Amino acid sequence: MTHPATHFTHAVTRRPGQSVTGGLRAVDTGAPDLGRMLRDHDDYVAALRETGAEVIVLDPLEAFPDALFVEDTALCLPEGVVLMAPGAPSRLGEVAQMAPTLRALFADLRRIDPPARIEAGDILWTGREVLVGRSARTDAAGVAALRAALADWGHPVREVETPPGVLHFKTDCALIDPETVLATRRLAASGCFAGYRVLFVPEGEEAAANVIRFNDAVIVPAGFPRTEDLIAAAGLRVRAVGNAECARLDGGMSCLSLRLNPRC
Ligand code: CIR
Repeated sequence: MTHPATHFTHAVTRRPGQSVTGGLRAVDTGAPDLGRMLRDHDDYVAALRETGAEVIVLDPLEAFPDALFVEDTALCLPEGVVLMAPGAPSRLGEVAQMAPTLRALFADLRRIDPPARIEAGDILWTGREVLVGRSARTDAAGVAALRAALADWGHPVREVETPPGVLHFKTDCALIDPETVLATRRLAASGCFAGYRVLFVPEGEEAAANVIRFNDAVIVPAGFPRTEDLIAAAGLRVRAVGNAECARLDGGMSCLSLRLNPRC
């Protein structure tokens, strides 16, 4: 069965530019290799297209090293879009760069303004509710602004915790279907997924939690065989994409796209 939280006609991505070597990172493991990152990005776009979706690939933005992580700029729902107010000051300007693309696809665009802070990497829409993780990037004012922005679309917002040291809520979880999430034990420990079926990421493969269910596929970072087996055992097609370079910047499969069903 298809559901707009897991099935999409379109995706928006942005290619990394030379400046990506200056992207934000919690721990410096060396500058990412742009050539390898571009090859992985091409493969990521191919993986999205293999499912039949139309994928918009935007040009690099050299002024914004983290702009390839488009997910953080907007929350796309069936009714329309909410533009975010990223908590990382260097990323605030990415939103205005993304807005025209989304304006062409959706009639209803709403905006959260600073000083509220919210990045969509902290938001998981499960179909029945919108979970928002408070984090170093998303604060109480951001959550309150999102709740207000979504009220008349009828999406309940539930505040949850992104654990300390975890960049975004979705760094550690993903929606597999409207009843099922993939999550690390450290994230699920708060009880935030009560009422959902939880597939626990195998110990030692926590970096594989950030996958995306995209149409008939679950797109996973390459190199985590036990997580692949777990998802395949749930009856889903697994498609692995290299993520070694984006991982140096704390980025993963969800960060690299906005997934949407346009409504104009
Ligand atoms: C950042 O720190 O903002 C980027 N280097 C990584 C953003 C990853 N985005 C995401 O998890 N949604």
